[in-house]
Parts: sequence; structure tokens; C-alpha cells
Amino acid sequence: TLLGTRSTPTHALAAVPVEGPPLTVDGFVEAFLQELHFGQGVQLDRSTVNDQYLALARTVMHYMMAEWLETGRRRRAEPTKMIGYLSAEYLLGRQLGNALLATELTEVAEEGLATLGIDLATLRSQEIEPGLGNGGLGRLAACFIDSLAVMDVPCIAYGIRYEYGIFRQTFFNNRQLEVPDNWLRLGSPWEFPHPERAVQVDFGGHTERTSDENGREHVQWVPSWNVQGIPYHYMVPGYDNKAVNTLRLWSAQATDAFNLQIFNSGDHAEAVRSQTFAENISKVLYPEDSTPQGRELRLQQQYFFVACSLHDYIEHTLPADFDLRKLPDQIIWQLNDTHPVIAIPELMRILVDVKGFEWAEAWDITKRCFAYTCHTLLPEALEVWPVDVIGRLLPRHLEIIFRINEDFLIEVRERFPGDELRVRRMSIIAEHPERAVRMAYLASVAATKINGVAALHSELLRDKVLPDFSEMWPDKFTNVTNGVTPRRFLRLANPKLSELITEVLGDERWVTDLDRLSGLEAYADDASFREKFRQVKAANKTRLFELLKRRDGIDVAPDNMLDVMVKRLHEYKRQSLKLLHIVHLYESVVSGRRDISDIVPRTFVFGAKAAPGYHMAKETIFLINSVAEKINSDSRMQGRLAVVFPANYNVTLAERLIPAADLSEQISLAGKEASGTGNMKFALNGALTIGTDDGANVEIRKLVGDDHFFLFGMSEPEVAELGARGYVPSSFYEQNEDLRRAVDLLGSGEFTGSNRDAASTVVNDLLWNDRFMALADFQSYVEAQARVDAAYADTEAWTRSAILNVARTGFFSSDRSMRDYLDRIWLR
Ligand code: T68
Repeated sequence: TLLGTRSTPTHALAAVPVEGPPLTVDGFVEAFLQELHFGQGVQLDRSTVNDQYLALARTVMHYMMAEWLETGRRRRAEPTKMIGYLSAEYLLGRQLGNALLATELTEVAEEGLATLGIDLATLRSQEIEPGLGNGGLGRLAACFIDSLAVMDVPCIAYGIRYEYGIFRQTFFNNRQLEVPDNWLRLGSPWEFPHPERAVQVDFGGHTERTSDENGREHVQWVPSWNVQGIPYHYMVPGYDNKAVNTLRLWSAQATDAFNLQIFNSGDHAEAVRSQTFAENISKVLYPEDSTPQGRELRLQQQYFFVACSLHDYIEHTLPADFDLRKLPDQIIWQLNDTHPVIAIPELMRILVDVKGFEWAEAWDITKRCFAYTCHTLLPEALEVWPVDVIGRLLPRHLEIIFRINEDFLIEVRERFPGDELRVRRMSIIAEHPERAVRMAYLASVAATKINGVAALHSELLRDKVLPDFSEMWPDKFTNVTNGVTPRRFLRLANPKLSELITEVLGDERWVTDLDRLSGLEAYADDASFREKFRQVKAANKTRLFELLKRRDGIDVAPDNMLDVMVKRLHEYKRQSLKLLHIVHLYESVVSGRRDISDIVPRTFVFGAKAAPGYHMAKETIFLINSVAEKINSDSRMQGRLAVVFPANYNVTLAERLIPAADLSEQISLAGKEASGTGNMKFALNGALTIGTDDGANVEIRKLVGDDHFFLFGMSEPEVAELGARGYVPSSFYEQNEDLRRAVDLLGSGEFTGSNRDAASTVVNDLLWNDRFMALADFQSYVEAQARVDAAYADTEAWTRSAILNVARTGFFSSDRSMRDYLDRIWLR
């Protein structure tokens, strides 16, 4: 049987101390050849790059494994409170570089492989990144678990091992085409499955009630089908601290019982179909960001990984005789948005139905075990599940949610007598347009703490998204500003800048203590340092351009300012505003109103995936590509205006792009971008930001100073005011000649092969709808861009600003975010 058994045998064998292979070049080469010969089963002279890559990955794993085992032993000997990070997404990026860095093997491996005639960089580029996330939310989870390992904080991160991650984007006739991301096809050396620790997950059926001799009611869920979750372990190494945490991703399989029944009925084909049905649950990542898909399979995914994770922790991680009343002292489950919120009724079900707790006591335990992070401000992004969908899939959980809501609404009525409007507003169950469970409300009712991801976002979350809840429980609300890991996004992605920083700061302590970057402040006024800083930027550009040439066949002019906007394609992020600016510049030259020699040479870079079902986003991609094609082939531009849009923006490409950028575009409509994290990565790598007063831009600007940040656009209160007055985009069009000319040219078919329809979706929306007020911010944006041009012309001053951006953004280390979570949420 799968459920409830402890798979750990209790026989008394003594532990043998574990040590990795020696940290010498010879020791490394020997370990590598062992893996190649006995792991891959191939001799060096016949091995492929993939053989070598896999053998190298396994070799590095040996070093990490020793530390992982030791970390486990140490933690079991002195148990402390753990973090259970629950996230449907982890956008990890390539593993090899980070694993080499963590084990301090980079030089050893490079040297050792060279003695065999193998180039380490070639093996690194062989790795297919695990793209098990959509964008910021998934990448944030990856940064957080990195930081927790670096800080030696006990954490198990739980998620889903999607067989297919975020789609690979290609362009055909300037349009996005999605190709399945078969990331496992060349082997997956970083994971190891534990089929013996499989967990059964039930679905469907009905509930039954019985009373015991004391008249107490017991509910039994009688499910109609089940699958099993197989855990795959990934090591999450720290840095320079010998700590290695665990990422446990669940893969769905048919259970034997499920199969056997059908096999016995003699229907072999049906049995195989059922296998496929079960495996569908972890088959593919939903490529939707910020617009949750209400598809039943997605709810299956959510419950699947949450049920596996809670079971794994309670039955396999806690000691056998653990008193569950003490659960909140042992673990806090951090809910990464609402995707894992079904964990709340699941824990109630375990406590009440399985472990026999009274409801009130179970609720008291549950309330102290969860904290909830919200990542959005868009109302359409808040997840709701129709009551009948939950009822069909998880009938017992639906009952539990109703009971939680009943008790909660009693509490609301006690606090606010006679305020039935408020009761209806706050109900976990929405009545319109259909009866549905509001997952953010369920999370807010149960969680000890609710946090937003940047100061402004947390404020708006409190006052605009969940005002009734913050009135009821003001102390539940807090902020933790996002951060990014300096290991991946500075130390690994920008080795040249890292070297320069280490040279002037005297050591590498900044890698785990990023506030030390403030030591660079003094060097901003040092002309020879500025020169070195510029050389680093130039070298990073060269490295990027070589990659773009190889990867996409794109030629980039070496000396242009590099202006970069990379993030998911979404209307609120306003890629179309940037496009209008580009078209405006182009128009002003071709109309003869401006001489091309007056244009400060710039290359505009876009990187963005659109959700496959998001029509407007896909049309925007088509327009950007069409504009790029036209402008790049127009000899009148003399290369001073260029637009490049490499396909398939992902973590790997980000690591090359960000260190090369001069200008970072963070131009969302104020009040819409919860935080942004790309903005932090660019600033940390010495790009200046042109941005609105939105998300974490606000905090970046405060830290780097107004003189080193190009602010434009309406503030959030101004946006709200314009919205209340009634926003008419066409009035901005009519009153602004530059804007009118740009919009007209874009809509004229000039860029889309005289096919006006192709541009009209985007252009008409801008003129007649423009929900995110791009036209209202256009003038201010163009003026800010002119300030950018002027500033860039003064090379020394620009470099100084860039250095100050690096020196003043140590705050945005995800190590600091983790400290804030510990202080404000996890250890309170
Ligand atoms: C992002 N959210 C925020 N969502 O947009 C960004 N959504 O401002 C913030 O910096 C980042 O989270 C980290 O806090 C997302 O990335 C999603 O990807 C997503 C995925 C599935 C469903 C809904």
C-alpha cells in the first residue's frame, strides 16, 4: 500500500561518513572519467558532447551529494522550524554553472577537462534549461530557494515536475509559433526519482457521514479515482557554506490499483489509456501568466502537488510519533500565490478526517501553518474556481471550504453587525457570475500573514484589493520586497564585473552580503575605474552579440546604446508604448523632420513570450517583428536605429542580455506591476532604468537617486484619477502631433506589407480602448527618452551613474528578502 506507510526502514546500520571526490584537478578528472565510463558507458574518444555533459553533471553531483547528506544529518540531529515552500512554478535556469560555483569547482573542472581536450563552455551550452515556470513568479521561487540554501535555512521546496515546461518560442512570418519544450529528451542528470516514496492522491467520488458511539460525526471521503505522485529530488546548493537544501518535484503516474482493475477486465487498451490519463496531470506547464486558466486539469495539478507535499512532510519527514498540535512550531507553508491554496482545506481534511482532530483545534493549527504571498494587482488575475468544478473533483474539500466560510462569516457579522453588504463582499464564495471559490480570500482567511512583493504593491493590496480583510485583520498584512540571487545574476552572469568588484572590494564577501557593493560608491569618481567598468560593459556586449549571431543569425551594431525590454508580453507592461517611441523616432527621420545624424545610435532589444491564447499579445509580437524588419532594412537609418527581437527569451538568454544592457525599460502603467524583478537585475549589472513609478521601480529610484534614474509617466494616484474622470485615448492622439504621426504610420500598413488589418488590432485598441493608458504616458515617455539620449552623450557621467546603480542596489539581493520573510512572517 502506498498511503500512510513509512518507507524508511528502521534497521540499525551505522552511518558511514561521506566524502565527495578530492577537490583537485586529478581527483576531478578521475571522477569524471568514472562517470563517463561507468555512468554513460562510453569511452572518451567515442563520447558525444552530450555524454560529456551528462558525465560532468553527475561528477559535480557527487561533490554536492556529500554535502547534501551531511546537511540532512545535521538538521535531523537538531531540528528547527522549517519552511515548506509551495509553488506551482520554479524557473530554475541552467544548473551546471551554479553547481560548479557552489562546489567551488569551476576552475578545477575547466583545467581538468582541458587536459582531456574538452572545453567546459561547450558542455555548459549543451544544457537545456528546465523552464518549469512562466516568468517572474517562477523565477522568484528559484531565487528564494537559492538564498535559503545560502543562508542555511531549512527549507523543502515543493512543486511539479512538468514533462514539458514553458513552450519554446519561434517566429514564422513574424508571428509567434509555440514548440513543445521537451526538456528531458537528452537526459536529466540533476534529478533523482524516489519511486519508493510515492504518494497516492485521490480525486472525485462522494462523502459519507457516520456517527460514533459518542454521537460524534465522522466524514469519509470515498474517492472514485486516484493517481500516484513520484518525487524527484533536486539539490539546492548554498554557497561556501556546505549546506544543500532539497527541491522535491512531483510526477504523476497511474497507480497499480487503478491499472489492475482495468487490466483484469481484460481491456488492455483502456488500461494504457488510463495510464496516459494519470500522467497528463504533470504533463505540461500552463503557459498562462497573470490570467489564470479555469481549466479542470489545472486544479488537478494544484491539488496533486499540494496533497503529495503535505503527505510527504507529515508522514515521511516528521518523526513517526509527532504530536500534530505542535505542527506550527515545526513548519510554515509559504503559498506562492493562490496556486497552492487548496493546501488549506487539505490540511484540515488530514487533521479532522484522518487524524481525528476536533474542527476547532484543527482550524487553530491550520491557521498558524500558512502564509500567503500575492503577486498581482489585476483583478482578472485572481484565481476563482467554480463550485461545481471543485465539487466534482474534490467533494470533501468543497465541504470544508463551505464550513470555513460559514465560521468566517459569523466572525464578520460579529465584528460588523448589520453590514450584510460587507458579508457578501467578503464571502469566500462568490455568487456571480457563477458560484465560485475565491482562492485569494480563502488564503487571506487562513493565513497568518499576507504579503505583497514591493512596498507600493503591498499598500495597494491592502487598500484596494483586500480592503475589507485589512480592516478586519490589519496585522496580517505586511510587505516583503522581492529580490534576486546575486549568485546567478551577478557572479555567474557577469564574471567580468564580478572580477572588477572583487578587485576593488578586496574579497568575494559581497556574493553573500550584497550590501557590501556600497563600497563601490567611492570608485564612481575614479576615472580609471570608470574606464575599466566601460571595458567590462563593452566585453559583455561583444559576448552577447556573438551569441545572437550564432543563435539567431542577428547582426548587432557594436557601438550603439543597448536599450532592452525583456519580460512577458502583456498589455499592462506596455511593450506597445516602447514600439510607439521607436516608430516615432523612425517617422521623424523619414518625414524629414529630424536628421538621422541627430539620432543617438540605439539598438532596441525585445524579448517576450505571449501566452498562446492571448490574441492582443501575439498581435503585438507580430507588429514589433514587422517594425524591426522594416527599420533594419532601411538604409536611411544607417544602423543608428535598429530593433532586434531574439526568439525564445528565457533565463539562459537573460543571463547574457542583462550584463550587456545600457538602458533598462520598466514602463508598466503605475499600479499594475506588482514588483518586477528584471528591473533589479539590470540595475545590479549597471544599466540605468527608464521607468514609471511602479512596483519595485519606486524603491530602486529611491535607492539610486533621481539623478541616476529616468522617471516618467503618471503616478498611481494620477492613473486612478484619470480613470475616474473617464480616459479617452483618442483625445491624446488628437492633441499630440508626434503621437498622431506615429500611430498613423503604425496603422498605415507601412510595416505590415500594406496589410492594414494586421496592425489594426493593436492600433485600434490603443485608440479606442487603451486600458493601460499608453497614449496618456506617451509624451512624458518621449521626453524621458530625450533625457536618456542627452545623458548617454556624456560618457563619463553615464558611467558614473551606472556604477552608482550597482553600488546602491545591494538591497535587492534575495538574501535580504529571505531575512525579511524570516523576521516578518516565518519566525513570528
Ligand atoms: C509576477 N507574476 C508579477 N505571475 O507580475 C511581477 N500568474 O510583478 C513580480 O515581480 C513577480 O510575479 C514576482 O513577484 C507572475 O509572474 C505568473 O507568472 C503567473 C503564473 C501563473 C498564473 C498566474
